[in-house]
Amino acid sequence: MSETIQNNQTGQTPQAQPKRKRILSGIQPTGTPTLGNYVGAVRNWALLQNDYDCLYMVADLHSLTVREEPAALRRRTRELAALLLAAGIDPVNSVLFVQSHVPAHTQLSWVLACNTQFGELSRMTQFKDKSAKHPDNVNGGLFTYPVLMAADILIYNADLVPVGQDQTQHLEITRDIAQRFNNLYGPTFTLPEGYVPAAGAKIMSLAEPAKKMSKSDPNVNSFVLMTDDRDTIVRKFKRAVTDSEGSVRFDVQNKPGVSNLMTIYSAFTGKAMADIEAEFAGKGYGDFKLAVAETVADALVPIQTEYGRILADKAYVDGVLKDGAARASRLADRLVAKVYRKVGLLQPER
Ligand code: ATP
Ligand code: LTN
Repeated sequence: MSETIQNNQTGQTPQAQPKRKRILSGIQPTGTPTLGNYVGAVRNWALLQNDYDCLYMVADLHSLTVREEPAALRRRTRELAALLLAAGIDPVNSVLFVQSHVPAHTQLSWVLACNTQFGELSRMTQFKDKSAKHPDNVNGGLFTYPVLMAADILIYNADLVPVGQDQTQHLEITRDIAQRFNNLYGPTFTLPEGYVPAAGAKIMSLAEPAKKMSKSDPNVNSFVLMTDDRDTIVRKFKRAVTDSEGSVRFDVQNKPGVSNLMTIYSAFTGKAMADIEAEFAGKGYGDFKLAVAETVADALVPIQTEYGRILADKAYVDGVLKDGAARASRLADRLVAKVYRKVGLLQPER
């Protein structure tokens, strides 16, 4: 088949020439996605579909780096796929799949691990953060996490990777691994670029605004989930940590809580910080928090309605994932065969 992504339903490649650039991104089924996941990544996934060939993945293998209850992991994987569909991922034009359904990712990962240095993996801040968070389970997978992520991206020769700011270090190591491999074995991998949104690349915790908002945070008041209803959203924003100054002003250093709320408001309204300051001049934090909450709820409620509808049709979701895995595998298997040949693995008789 051609290099472009084939649509199984029509049997045609959906895009006209010239060849469109390719996007790959992933999200872990470690919990229900938060506002941070939505603004930093998922929202852009839907927007970019019109201009790029997109592959979007539920990174279930990555989520095994923290201990997961097996039944919950299975349930969350399907739920996350349904939520991505509800957020506008079009399974005909884009490829939506589950990472473990495409074994080529782990096959490439081993070869890349053998071309990645212990020292460079030791410098990854996510490894350091997660090791500190789970000192009882600092496993090998947590350490080699970025190698699997590099495989996810390089296996499709992705040009662009839409992620939040916390993933930029992983993209840098992906480029380093690709570059090193290309130098050693000849041109093989495209060097990917990050696509990090201007507003909302890092949404902070509502409870501790020095920390990023994270779906695996044990404090439920620290995040807004994409599935939270309007009342919950309003309640969580009302409780958000601010300061005692009482004025809506963007100053990340001295007013991290208020600045985070302004970032969220700006990400949903497109308004500049100066305009937000003017809008709430002379008003208290109560009015401001309510406006942020209502804006977020207005954006999320339609997605939630769609989510309920899609999730009720399990067979549809599973069918999308089966089709996605088949389409992704066609591309990924070819790349793995090429890499295995290049590094000198004897090809089996076919
Ligand atoms: P975990 O809590 O399990 O570490 P996570 O919430 O960080 O997970 P991931 O599945 O690792 O979520 O990330 C999915 C995408 O969402 C990534 O592109 C990541 O950069 C982005 N993202 C995660 N948290 C935020 C945030 N607070 N602000 C902006 N983008 C975010
Ligand atoms: N490490 C990512 C999730 C992820 C990913 C990827 C993102 C796994 N594989 C490939 C982009 C491309 C995270 O958000 N923690």
